[in-house]
Amino acid sequence: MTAPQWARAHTNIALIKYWGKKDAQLMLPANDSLSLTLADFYTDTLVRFTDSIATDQFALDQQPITGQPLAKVTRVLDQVRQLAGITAPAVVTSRNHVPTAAGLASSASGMAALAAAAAQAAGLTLDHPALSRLARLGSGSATRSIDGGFVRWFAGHNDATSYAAPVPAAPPLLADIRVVAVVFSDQPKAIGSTAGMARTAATSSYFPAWTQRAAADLHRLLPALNAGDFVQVGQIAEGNALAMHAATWAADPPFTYFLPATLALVQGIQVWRQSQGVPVYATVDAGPNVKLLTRAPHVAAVQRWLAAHFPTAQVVVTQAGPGISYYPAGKEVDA
Ligand code: 2P0
Repeated sequence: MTAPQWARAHTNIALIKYWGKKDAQLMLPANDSLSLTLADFYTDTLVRFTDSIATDQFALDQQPITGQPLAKVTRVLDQVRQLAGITAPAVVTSRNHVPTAAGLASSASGMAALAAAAAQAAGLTLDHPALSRLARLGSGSATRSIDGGFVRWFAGHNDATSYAAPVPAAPPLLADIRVVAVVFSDQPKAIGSTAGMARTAATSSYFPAWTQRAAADLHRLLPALNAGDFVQVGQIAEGNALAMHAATWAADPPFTYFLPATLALVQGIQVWRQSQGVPVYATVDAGPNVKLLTRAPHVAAVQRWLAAHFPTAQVVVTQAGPGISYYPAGKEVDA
């Protein structure tokens, strides 16, 4: 066994959304997705395997976690134990640096940090594709949080072929892109991502159209990234997000994550963009909050516009972040 190390993984925002599984056991998504790893939001995790306890233990921000979240952690740990040929339960300690105010899910960074920390603690040497497959077993979006920058998750057709890898982008796009998170609600949503995508996949008459749309959007996004064309990237991301949400409206029973303010912001941004030519595009995940995509020179104008039109919303700005990293246990990781 190697010396224990904390693993750090950053969360991500999808430009092409993952929405629907074709195999819930293997956690295979219905469609390829593509995300941007974010700089300011991450999870640090330390894993220690020990025969001195009977079952896996998981503490998040010093709170013991049980039930379904612990079951997801154990899924990842079981795979690590199988690969390493060990049977010991694990003590998992996690610290989230994903402020509630950012309105971003922490399952992506959490499960990616767990995969990296558990593999390290078990003495496994896994490359990034293998770590992303491990993270996938905890949460689909975590597959994309092993690498930094733009990341594509290949849906694949079995465990070996469903993994993520970085996608190149022409400079200065990666250095220049900014994500402005606009938070209307930090309350837990009524329908979680897992249940929401399952209902959409099982019942929405628009689901087949969604998967086709996602494939077509990805086909257009890759050359746009390769060309560093922010406007194209933003247009594709906004359209993809709205298409995902359209599929939820056509589910049975129908549902939406949008609040009135969500729609007001998306429409307001479209009008402002068209009238003023500001390159700013909206994307929305499984919740009411909006993430605006823009470029660094326009962040101040976007903030002023938000303050004028949505004065009560909380606003957090971030940029592209790195892939996983490691810190020796005992060293302060709160920097
Ligand atoms: C995404 N989301 O691509 C999409 C867009 C939410 C909306 O991935 O069931 O928490 O654990 O695989 O990863 C959220 O889904 O769901 C998500 P599971 P996860 O980012």
